[in-house]
Amino acid sequence: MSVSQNLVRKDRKLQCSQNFGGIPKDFKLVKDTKLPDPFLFTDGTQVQSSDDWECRQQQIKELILRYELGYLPPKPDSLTANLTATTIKYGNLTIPTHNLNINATNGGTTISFSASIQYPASGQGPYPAVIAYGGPSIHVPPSVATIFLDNDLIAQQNSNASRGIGLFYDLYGVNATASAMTAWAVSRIIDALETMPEANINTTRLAVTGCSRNGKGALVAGALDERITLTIPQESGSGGDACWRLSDAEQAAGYVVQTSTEIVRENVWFSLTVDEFAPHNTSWLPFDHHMLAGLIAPRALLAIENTAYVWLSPQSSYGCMTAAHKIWEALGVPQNMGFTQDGNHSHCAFPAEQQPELTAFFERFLLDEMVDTTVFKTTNETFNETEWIDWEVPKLSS
Ligand code: MCU
Repeated sequence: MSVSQNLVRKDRKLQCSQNFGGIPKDFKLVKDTKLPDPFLFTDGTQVQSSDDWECRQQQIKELILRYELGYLPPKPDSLTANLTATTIKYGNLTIPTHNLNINATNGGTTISFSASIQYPASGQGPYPAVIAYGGPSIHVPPSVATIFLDNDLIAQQNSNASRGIGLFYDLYGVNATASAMTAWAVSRIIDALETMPEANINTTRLAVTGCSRNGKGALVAGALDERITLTIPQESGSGGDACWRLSDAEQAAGYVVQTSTEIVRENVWFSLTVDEFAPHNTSWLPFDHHMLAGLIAPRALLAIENTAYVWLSPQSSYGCMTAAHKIWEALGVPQNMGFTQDGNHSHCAFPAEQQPELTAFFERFLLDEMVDTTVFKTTNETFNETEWIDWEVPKLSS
């Protein structure tokens, strides 16, 4: 690329990020009963290149924060961190571990929290790591560190009465628009690790995971923080890798599934603005969750699902991720996004049948091994593409 082309590119990126990708001030919502076109800017022009896609991602991110997740405030005024050696008890076992202790100060208020790091038993580091909301319920390879974050402490998620409760709101105030999923502190953990060579973590090889409500959170974390290389939402269902419109349709077809109307009243994962689109007005949202997932592209995403629980809206997840996959196809990296949906197991009990694809994603994206990560499978769901997708998949130039 020539110097002048490079300058044009940089300039465009800067403009995009300053302008939320150029969303006009008088932006108006338009009803769209199908899954919205991820490749269409709000001014009606088409995404044609991977640079355009980055710009469109700025728009999508802004729209999702505005209408669904609430905004993440800027970094706190100061952030300090240290590492202490400690132990944890599992039954009779005492296991050595480390605490990453973080202090964040903003406007005169300081909060402190810790995440515990379980390092690999061998090897030298810097180690790749998986940050797990609430601890992992998938197998983490032995050469990868696990960082356990008690995200409930940062933003509580017990019920609808949890809004504004948690360390995040102590720091930024109870009226911060950020929903619990926006507030969970993955970005602050990465900020801390980036300044701590002694933590011996390779911050260019980070994954994030969580199951169920924490799976929704893992998807959001991967979507909002570009430093995450691999995102692994497990059984996130409605509000995660399912699409609002498809869940509404699943419900209309007689299945008892979770919809946006229910979710915004059940808990605080989303901001109150979602209420505007309930009940069942989700066709006015200028995005759906295929586009939330698309904020991750071209980085790696493996969405793990379970058909055993109708409430999770399994058909919607399959359809939604089928639509999302087209974004990675357009970018020429279809193998960076995988979907695996199995049945016959309890919620969050990861089955052996899905282990090969999980191993492949860890090997390829955290351990730099050249393995094949192509996977898109379900045991019994279907999706009628022509009913839901009326856009073409462009071949984006680089
Ligand atoms: C799958 O995630 C949620 C689900 O959205 C809720 O409706 C239900 O109450 O809890 C699930 C969960 O987090 O289970 C642990």
